[in-house]
Amino acid sequence: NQGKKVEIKYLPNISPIQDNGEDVIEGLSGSPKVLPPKYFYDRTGSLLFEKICELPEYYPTRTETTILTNFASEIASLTGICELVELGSGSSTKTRLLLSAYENMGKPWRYIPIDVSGEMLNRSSLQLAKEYSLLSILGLVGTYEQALWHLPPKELSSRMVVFLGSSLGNFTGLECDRLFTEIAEVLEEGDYFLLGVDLQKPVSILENAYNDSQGVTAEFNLNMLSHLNQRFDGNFRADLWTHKAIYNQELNQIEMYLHCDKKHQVSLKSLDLTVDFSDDDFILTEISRKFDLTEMEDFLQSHHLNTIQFWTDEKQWFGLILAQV
Ligand code: AVI
Repeated sequence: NQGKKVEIKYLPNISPIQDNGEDVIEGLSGSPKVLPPKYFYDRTGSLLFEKICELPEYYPTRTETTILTNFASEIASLTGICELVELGSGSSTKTRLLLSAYENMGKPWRYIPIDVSGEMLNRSSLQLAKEYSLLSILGLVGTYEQALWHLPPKELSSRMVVFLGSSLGNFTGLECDRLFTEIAEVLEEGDYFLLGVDLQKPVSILENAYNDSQGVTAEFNLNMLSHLNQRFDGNFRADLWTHKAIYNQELNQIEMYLHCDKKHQVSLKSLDLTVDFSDDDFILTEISRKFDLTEMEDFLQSHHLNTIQFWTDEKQWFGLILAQV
């Protein structure tokens, strides 16, 4: 019975995205000006991100997929059957590789994807339930933090939190620290954490990945302005801004900026906000940190998440770490 296999739960007292815009007001009033990367992901932005993942220059998705293709069954045999809690909705090829490895163990089991978009979660859960006959799905709609605190009791003896795609790279050090602390707290002894991280590599490869020749990443970055216009009744003009992505070698992070090409004023009416931009102004829209595997293992360990094994690709561009509480 398909109806019994999929349940989607909206977590209490939260709107799917906190959109009172306080973070925009704060970000555009400070110096340097920043905007939170969550504003990339309206419908257009999500589609553009899917396009980015297929770009020849954007190696992370492809590389992580190769690692999972090679090692998903090894991961499953190391952990044994367990329920998977995925941070970020899993409709992608990568998640399917992992799901197939656990499904192949031949026992009923459960997948708990977490996402802020109820619509996406619903769609992908129904599709996955059709493909995996032993799987039941409980989708949690909310932020990672909220969902982690609302996890239901385990149905199997162990559980694994999965965080792929190096989405961790878009978190500041402090945010990583908070997330790992929470993960370690909600997991029980013997449970697992599977983490995908993008690794440090030559600057030219990194900068090309975020300055692709087809201009899709530029479109993705600029789309944030249209999204803000729609959401907060604004008048940003995308033609007055240029996409820039540079690698900061001291901080080991890609920094994505919108650079203002001409002095002008922007207002976001529903936020009651007016901002003056000069012709060399910029807004930091995203950081994408690139990690060192050994340092990451130490950082995990300092949160009681002990590495059991890690896997990488032949160029060592991307890493997958399996840790245990
Ligand atoms: C979602 N995140 C892991 C991507 C990254 O590579 O940091 C977002 C992205 N920004 C530009 N291209 C891709």
